[in-house]
Amino acid sequence: MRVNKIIQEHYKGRKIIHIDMDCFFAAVEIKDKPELKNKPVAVAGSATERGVVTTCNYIARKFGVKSAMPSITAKKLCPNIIFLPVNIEKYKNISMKIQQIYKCYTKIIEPISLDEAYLDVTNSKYCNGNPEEMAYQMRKKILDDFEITASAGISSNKFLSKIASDWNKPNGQFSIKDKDIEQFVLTIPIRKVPGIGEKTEKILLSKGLKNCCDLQKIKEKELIGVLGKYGSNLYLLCRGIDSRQVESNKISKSFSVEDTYAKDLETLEECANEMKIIFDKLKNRLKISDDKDRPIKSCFIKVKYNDFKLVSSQKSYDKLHYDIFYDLLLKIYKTNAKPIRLLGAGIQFNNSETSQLNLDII
Ligand code: TTP
Ligand code: MG
Repeated sequence: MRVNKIIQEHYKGRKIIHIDMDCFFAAVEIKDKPELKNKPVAVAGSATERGVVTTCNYIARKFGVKSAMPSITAKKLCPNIIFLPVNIEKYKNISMKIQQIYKCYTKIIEPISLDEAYLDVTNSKYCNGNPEEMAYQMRKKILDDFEITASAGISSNKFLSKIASDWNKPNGQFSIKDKDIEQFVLTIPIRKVPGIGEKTEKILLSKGLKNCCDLQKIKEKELIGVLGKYGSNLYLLCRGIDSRQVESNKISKSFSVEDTYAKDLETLEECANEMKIIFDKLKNRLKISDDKDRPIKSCFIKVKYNDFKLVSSQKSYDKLHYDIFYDLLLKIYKTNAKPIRLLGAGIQFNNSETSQLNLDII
């Protein structure tokens, strides 16, 4: 079936904007310290997080500095770099105010993170219904009110709007019209497709599949054979077809807590002690959250080693019970006993069940 025909059938006329602040944490900090505007700036973790770059401005990026890089490496690449501490509360506050700007244009807003959101403006009457003009106005208002630049992407689906918001970044916007989708998707690298993470990328690259053009040559059955159910999604996505709705008030799929340590955890005993603390936090935060009555599907833990390698393990279990988390920790520790800088624990909810949860907390 031709792509245009599918689009006509699925979502002709939809107008979706993806909006993403440029170097968000750094931009907020520089707004408060304008003297740093023309200098390389990075926002790096506090002493307890031992200096990892959360983000940096575009001047620092020219030197190769990027998110998740240890500050020591950033300093080597850019000796004049200025590090500023993270102030999450400040970013949350501005993020909430920015969302108020979106609300003037539509009620259908799906925030993805503090600096990123999808907006469905299909039925918005503003700007004569012109989504490009709406995106422009929102970006201008964000700049006028907060001195932060934002980039936006506009198309009839989430996947392509997100790709488009990156196209003219920073401080730009880009639209992908339905008539151009077929041609546009061909060059999109596989890693940019929603659902393709590090593992799937490796599998596909090993088969010589680098971009959507390569993927389009593969039959749906074959993709399903390699990737299971996701294969049929991918068959559509690589053709630029994505019928996902913009979900306002999206229900979270999971609930978790994590701690980063000033000193690496070395022994199993240390890890188990910290895991108990994290478990108690998880239990207590869940009890007072809006999610407290939701049925649990599985429990998981997350471990980040001192070389920043991240591993996780999960088990299907419908109750919050410390032993499950300890067993998962033991399993990971036995596989690899390297020093640990971060531990996390969480639960995934069973969104299909409507029954009330009997929280059996031990
Ligand atoms: P991003 O939108 O990924 O990055 P950014 O806004 O800094 O830069 P860009 O101009 O490319 O959009 O993330 C938003 C914020 O989230 C970012 O300012 C800092 C934080 N963050 C982290 O704390 N750790 C990370 O690894 C990343 C990628 C982001
Ligand atoms: Mg951003």
